[in-house]
Amino acid sequence: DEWTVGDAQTWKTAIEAEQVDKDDVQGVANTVVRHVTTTLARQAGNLDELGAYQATALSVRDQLLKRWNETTSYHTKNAPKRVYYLSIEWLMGRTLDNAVLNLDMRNTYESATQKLGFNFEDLLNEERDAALGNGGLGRLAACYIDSMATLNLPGWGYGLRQLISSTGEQLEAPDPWLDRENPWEIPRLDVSYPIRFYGRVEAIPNSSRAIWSGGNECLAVAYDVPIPGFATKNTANLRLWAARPIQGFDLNSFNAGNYEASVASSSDAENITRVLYPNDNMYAGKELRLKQQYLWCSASLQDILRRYQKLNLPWDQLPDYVVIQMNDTHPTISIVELMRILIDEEEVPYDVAWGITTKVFAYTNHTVLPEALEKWPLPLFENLLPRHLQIIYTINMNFLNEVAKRFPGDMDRIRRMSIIEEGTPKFVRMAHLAIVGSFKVNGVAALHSQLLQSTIFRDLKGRDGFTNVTNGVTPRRWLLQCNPRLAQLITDTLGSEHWLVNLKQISQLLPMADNAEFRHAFREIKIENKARLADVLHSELGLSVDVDSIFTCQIKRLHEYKRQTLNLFGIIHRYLRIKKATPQERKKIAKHTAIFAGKAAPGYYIAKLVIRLIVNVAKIVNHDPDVGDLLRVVFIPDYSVSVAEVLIPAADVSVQISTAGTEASGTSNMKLGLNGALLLGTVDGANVEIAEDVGEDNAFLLGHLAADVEAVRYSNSYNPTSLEERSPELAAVFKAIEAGTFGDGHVYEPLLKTIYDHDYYLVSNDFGSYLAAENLVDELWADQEEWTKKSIRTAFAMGSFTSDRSVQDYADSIWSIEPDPVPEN
Ligand code: B1N
Repeated sequence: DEWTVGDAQTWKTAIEAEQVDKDDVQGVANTVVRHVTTTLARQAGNLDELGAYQATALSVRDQLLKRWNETTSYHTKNAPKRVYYLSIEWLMGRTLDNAVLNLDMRNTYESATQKLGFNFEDLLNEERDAALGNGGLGRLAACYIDSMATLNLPGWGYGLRQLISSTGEQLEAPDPWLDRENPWEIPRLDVSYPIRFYGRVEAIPNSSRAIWSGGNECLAVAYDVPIPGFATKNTANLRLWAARPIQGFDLNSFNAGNYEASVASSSDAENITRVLYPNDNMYAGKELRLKQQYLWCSASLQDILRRYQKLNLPWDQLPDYVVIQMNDTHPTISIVELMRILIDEEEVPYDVAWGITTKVFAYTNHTVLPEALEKWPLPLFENLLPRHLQIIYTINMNFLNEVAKRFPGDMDRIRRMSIIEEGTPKFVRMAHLAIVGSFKVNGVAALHSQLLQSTIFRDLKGRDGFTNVTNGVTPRRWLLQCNPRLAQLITDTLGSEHWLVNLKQISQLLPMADNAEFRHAFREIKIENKARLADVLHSELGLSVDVDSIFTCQIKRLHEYKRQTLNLFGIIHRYLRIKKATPQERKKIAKHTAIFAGKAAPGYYIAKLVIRLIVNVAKIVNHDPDVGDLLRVVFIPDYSVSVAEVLIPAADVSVQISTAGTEASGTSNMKLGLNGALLLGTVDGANVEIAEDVGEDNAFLLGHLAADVEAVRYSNSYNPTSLEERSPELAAVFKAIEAGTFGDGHVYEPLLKTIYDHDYYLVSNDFGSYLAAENLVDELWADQEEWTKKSIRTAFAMGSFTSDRSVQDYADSIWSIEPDPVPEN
């Protein structure tokens, strides 16, 4: 190709000299040591594990960046249609282990660091999680970008570079994960865009254009995180934006001696991206959040359009080169931002701009919970983004005119469908805007996508625009990396590791459920994983657990709809049963270790009470001599991706007990299933499809069905019966709590009251069914061969729940994009 700078041969020789063969242990050691002595300016003699981790990470980063560069220049040359995945959360976890596995250099790095005097596992533990997310939504984005790279799909992710991630529930301490240097991000100080807030709008007569000026301006600066595909050269990019002041500081104030003022505007700007909002399935309605959303969306759009403009094509071909997937409504303002740029800055006529825009955007909905739906108070919105509100009014007027034509005189329908909610104040309904501005809308599991169309978005779109893409998880992180021995068993038995990029292949192993030798090997691995978890619990929490007990795992954000309560009250029920059991009866009681992990939003009072009760029940149960080894309760603090990687391979039972119709999909159900945990769950979210694939004989389903929830809920509120009548077992549990068995009974009053009164989430109505399902679990556990059969049938029936399948579904049915693999030299 044409070489534009300097001597081509000198460049190429230099680039080749930097190449390290993937099996070259000495070559890898050389690169690590070079970073020790130069980048870190340390000496071999006094290098600690943190330093060794940093040098190793920098060496791996070099490998990633070479591939990143090749991918970028290849795609720049080919100019394929690309997908841009906009997510306000990216729950990436650690990178080092994942990167060396994807590069197929894990053994080489392990040997090289060994030779330099370090244990690779210990170095891995030096890394801090990148926790730019709260729960399933943020982790889904991380799995999807892994799959995009692995499938060689041209695509980038866009997000925000928050400095402080979600708060922990016990300490209330923010997690400043960036207080150490982060080797996985590349600052691109040359890639920055101006972002305006507030200001005024001047109409341009006889046009749909306007001039938006004044207000405050800051810059969005890019930080790039390379995302390696598995066993491919393709490396995707995650571009995160950080807010910076337009000028470093105010020189006039400085010269006038006002030093505070001279730096104030600088820290004001930087505050915009400082924190990650700690909510999950909950809308906060804060101006700072809207600022974050706009900064992220405007910068991403400017970046995408700048790339497109290099192609020198007319605007109406934009949808042939660009598709933007919105991860929930958080990036919905980008629809309006594209309209604004096209109309005001590029002078594209309104209707043409709308035609282009509605071919570029697609929207994924992740929740039907009303308290999670974003709707901005109109005055707040108008003040911050006055020009965008004008454009929204026009979009809404055109949309409602169409509705009025189809349903003449149906004012009630118009009121329901409008992007603006009437009232004082009015609100901007972001989900409505997202649907009207998108060519496709999808839910994240079959049941959820059905419910979207039959309930909350019933009025909004003909069936064509709606579709389903069931979530998935990456088998690289959630099996190969977290459960290497099971991965090895699968590879050995199948005779190849191709299943890692074609997960359907593991279904070939289903008959192994009937092979006693295989069952033995499979069970040994589970026990080893349980022992590894037991070691961590012992060293970190001083807790002893029995690896022969049933490990039940409910690992997810704390939320009333997820019903950690059902699990907890079941534990108390079990405790009361143990307390009054005769020695004969005790022998029949299965040993349980109930494991919870998850955070509560700092302002979510009831969720925090649930944690408090779990922790206090654990204190009593774990120290009661009457209990012996029959029951342990564990609440793991500071839940994170890294903690999940230890928990998930050790689980026997996957607890997924949300009220039917409330959990859009769930993804821990997929990770746990893939690692052989049996599903104990309601008929909700992706549990439905999981149960279908593993077979209902191999799962424990419970609770009311989604179709019946509304009627039961209605009856709980309007024809109330006593708790005793709804569930005598639960009434007994409440009595024990109120009697102070687990500390001050009255503290839990507000929590218990939600169930005494309306029991919106049907805890009392499903309690009996939950206990019955647990009894079946215990019965099955007594027959370890049968249990292992079902565990094997579960794991190897999970082939559909890979994010590769999900992303391929998006590529085929929504994005219309093709793989564009970088040639292997
Ligand atoms: O998204 C996951 C699903 O598997 C879960 O079922 C679903 O609950 C989760 C506002 C959310 N839905 N909505 C959110 C997160 C943050 C926020 O500020 C809403 N998270 C989900 C992946 O599809």
